[in-house]
Amino acid sequence: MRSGFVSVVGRPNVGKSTLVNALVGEKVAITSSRPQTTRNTIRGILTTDETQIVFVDTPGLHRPRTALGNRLNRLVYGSLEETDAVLFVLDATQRIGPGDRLIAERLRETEATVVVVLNKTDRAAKGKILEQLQEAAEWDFAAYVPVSALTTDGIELILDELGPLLEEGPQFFPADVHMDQPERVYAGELIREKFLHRLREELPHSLAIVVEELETRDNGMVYVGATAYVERKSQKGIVIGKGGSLLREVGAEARADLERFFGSSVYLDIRVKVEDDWQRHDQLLDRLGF
Ligand SMILES: Nc1nc2c(ncn2[C@@H]2O[C@H](COP(=O)(O)OP(=O)(O)OP(=O)(O)O)[C@@H](O)[C@H]2O)c(=O)[nH]1
Ligand SMILES: [Mg+2]
Repeated sequence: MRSGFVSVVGRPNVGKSTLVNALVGEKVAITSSRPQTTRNTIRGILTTDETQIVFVDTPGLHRPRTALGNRLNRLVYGSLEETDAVLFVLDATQRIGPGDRLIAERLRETEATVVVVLNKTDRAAKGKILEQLQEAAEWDFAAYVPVSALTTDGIELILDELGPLLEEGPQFFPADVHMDQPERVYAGELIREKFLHRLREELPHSLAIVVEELETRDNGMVYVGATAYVERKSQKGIVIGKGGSLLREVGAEARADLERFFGSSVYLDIRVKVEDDWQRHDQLLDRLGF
C-alpha cells in the first residue's frame, strides 16, 4: 500500500475544513462562516484499494492574541514536521494578503511538497482566478489547483497531484474509518457548529463545548450531556436566548446531526456555564481539552 500524511493549512475561513470534508467524502470537521472555527488538528482519512491519505485539517493561521491563539499556531506549524505534503489553501474571493505571504514564507522552509489550492472558485470571476494563480506562482510551489470545496469542483485534480507523492507505507487506519476523533469530541464539535451558525461577532471565540456524558441507555437511546462554556456572565444570556429559544434551536439541530451520526435516537442535554476568560488561561485550556 502507498500512504501518507497531508496537512491542510491557510488563513482562517479560507475553507480548509470544507475541503477536507470534500476530499474524504464525509463530514469529519465542522465548518462555519466564523473565522477560527477549527481549534484542533483533525485527521480525515481517505482509503482506496491501493492508497491511504490521512488529511490533517488545522486551525487557521493568524496573528495570535491569546494563549489559545498561540497554542493553535504552534499546533499547525508542528503538524508540518510529520507531513509528506501540504495543501496551502487560498480564498479566491479575497486578494492574496500579508497573512498568506507569511504562511508561504514558512512553507518554503519545510521539506514537504506544497500544493497550492485556490478555493471558492465558484464565487470568483475567471479573470480574477487567473490573476491570483499568477501571483501565487511566484512562490514556486509544486502545483496550483483551482477548486470549489463547496461544489467539489476540481477536487479530483488535488488527488491527482497527491497520488504520485505517496510512498510505500503502512495502512494507518482501517479502511472504514474516516476520522480519528473520539465520539465525545466529535459530538461536542457538532454542537459547537450549531452555536457558531447562530452567534455573532466575538461570541463564537468565547464558546467551548465539553461533552461530559455519552452513553447508550437500556432502551437504545444515546444520552449526550454537554456543557457550553462562555467567558462572561453577559454571554450566558445570549447563548441561552430569550426564554431559552436559542438553546432550544441549537439543541434540536445538533440532535438531528447526532442522531444521523449514532444511527439511533439521542437525548441531548446542554448546560451553560461561565468560566472567566478561559481563552487566556493555560490551565483552563488543558481542562477544556485543548
Ligand atoms: N462559496 C464557497 N464557500 C466556501 C467554499 N469552501 C468553504 N466555503 C465557506 O467558507 C466558510 C469557511 O469554511 P471553513 O471550511 O469553515 O473554513 P476554514 O478554513 O476551515 O476556517 P477555520 O477553521 O476557521 O480556519 C464557510 O461558510 C464555508 O461554507 C467554496 O468552495 N465556495
Ligand atoms: Mg476549519
